Amino acid sequence: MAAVTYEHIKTCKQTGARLGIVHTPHGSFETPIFMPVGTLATVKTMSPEDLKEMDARIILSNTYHLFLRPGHELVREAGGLHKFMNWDRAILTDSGGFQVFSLSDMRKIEEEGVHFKSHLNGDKLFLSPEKVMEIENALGPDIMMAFDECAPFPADYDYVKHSMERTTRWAERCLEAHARPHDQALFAIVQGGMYADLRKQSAMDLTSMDFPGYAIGGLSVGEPKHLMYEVLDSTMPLLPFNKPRYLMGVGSPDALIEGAIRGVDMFDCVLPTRIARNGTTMTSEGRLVVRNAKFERDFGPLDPNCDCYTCRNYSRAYLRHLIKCDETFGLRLTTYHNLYFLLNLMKQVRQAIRDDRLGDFRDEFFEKYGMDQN
Ligand code: PRF
Ligand code: ZN
Repeated sequence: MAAVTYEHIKTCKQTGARLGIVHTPHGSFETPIFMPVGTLATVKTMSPEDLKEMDARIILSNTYHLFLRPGHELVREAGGLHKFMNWDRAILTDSGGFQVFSLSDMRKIEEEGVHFKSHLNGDKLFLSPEKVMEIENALGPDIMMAFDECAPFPADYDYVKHSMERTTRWAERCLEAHARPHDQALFAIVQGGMYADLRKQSAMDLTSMDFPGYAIGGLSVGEPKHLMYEVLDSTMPLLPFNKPRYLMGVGSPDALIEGAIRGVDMFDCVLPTRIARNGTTMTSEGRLVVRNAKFERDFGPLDPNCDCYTCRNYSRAYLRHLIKCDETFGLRLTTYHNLYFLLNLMKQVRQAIRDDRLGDFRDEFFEKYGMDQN
């Protein structure tokens, strides 16, 4: 039995979106789902109790960051990531295949792996499929991502083709090196940029290797949204029906709904937590920058339609005051609200699938929320 399995519940008659349950060694969760990001073994400013209170079921953490600090051997010694950070629900770790390209200096990609310099102290480091498996096996998440290369946008056809083919060879090496398939599920990552035929090749080659789940990488890298949706339209139908599908690094409300409509089950993004820390919030009526002067004497809640801890207890005027004074409690309160907002949005998406009305829900939501740029 695979460590992680997908149970299909139903398909929305109006849109084709999937309602399902993913079972992991650390509990089950309904999909489509949003995964808060805890890069350094913490979702910035949130305690595990906060996350449980808002009903987060799975969080994401990062191989690249934990490899640099505190090191995977230390996390292994602590008894694994779950124990180290006191989180007993599911964890997924990204492989570094994105971070090594977006954060590190002086990277050099070879068939064997990637040489790069730490963005912290300039140390010379090396990651390969085998090394990433060693790290992820030591961290011990329920779901671990294969080591891939996320091509930039724009990138020419030949570059993306070679990068996608190497990602496939690396996926095979990951499968070979993975030491704990009984309790950790290794997901492969489909690449291929914005080229439909490369996406198809990637999906065909990876699905023939029979991974327990599949991700779509290389999207939300600066391309216009309609392009991302076109790639999803052509790629999602090529993935196995009975396994989870994860769209990496996507978390704006409109993209979550459009992704779900195209058959995505899992999403993650730093967006809600990152924008919260500079005082930007997502509300039922669109983005609201609570720092703005116009909220100085606004003693109403951040979002009158939200029943989260922040909205039940604090005013826009108070949040604005805290954020302007760089008080850490302000960051906690806006982060709490933004995560709650997205988790709650996905709950509504799942209910709309159950009721065969996700298309109507999308229209109603966009009517009020508008569109985010990212
Ligand atoms: N690969 C990996 N992680 C990722 C991505 C990817 O392509 C993306 C792309 N948006 C986000 N995170 N390994
Ligand atoms: Zn709220």
